Amino acid sequence: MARAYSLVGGLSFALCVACGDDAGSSSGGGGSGGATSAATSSTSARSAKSTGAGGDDPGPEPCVLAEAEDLTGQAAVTITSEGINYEPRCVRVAAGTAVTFVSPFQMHPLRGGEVVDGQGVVDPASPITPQNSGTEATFTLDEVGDVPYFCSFHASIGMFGTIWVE
Ligand SMILES: [Cu+2]
Repeated sequence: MARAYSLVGGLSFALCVACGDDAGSSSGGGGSGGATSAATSSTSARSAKSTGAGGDDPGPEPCVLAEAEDLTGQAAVTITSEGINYEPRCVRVAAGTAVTFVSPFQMHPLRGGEVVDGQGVVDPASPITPQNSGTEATFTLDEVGDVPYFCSFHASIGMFGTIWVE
C-alpha cells in the first residue's frame, strides 16, 4: 500500500514537472493551449466542409475568376468582413471603381497581396495599402489586373480574396 502510494506520488510529481515545463515554454499556459486546439479544430472542420461542398464554402480556396461576383456595373463596391470572411470575397469590378473595405482593421489588418500556402505575402505595389486601425478604407482601383488581398491575422484560415479589375 505504502509502496503503491509512493509510486503514484512519484509519477504525478514527474507529470507535474513536465506540465510546468510545457506551460512555461508556451508562455501562455493553458489559455494559449486551449486557443490553439480550438483554432486547429475549427480549421479542420472548415477544410473538411469545403472539400465536401466543392467550392461553395468561402474557405481557404483561392478565388477563381469564373466564379467571381460580377460587380463591373457598379461605380462603388463595398467589401465587408463577416467574422473571418470577406463578403463578397471574389469580385470583378470595372477600372476606376472605388472599393471600400468595411472591417475592424485592428482585429483584421488588411493587406494587399497574395496568400501562398496559407501565408499572406504583402505586395508593396498593391493599391490596397496596409490598414491597421479604423473601420473603413476606400481604394480606387484604376489599373487593370488582379488585386489580391488578405487579413494578416487570418489569411491561413481563409480570410482573403481577390478583386479583378477589368
Ligand atoms: Cu482577420
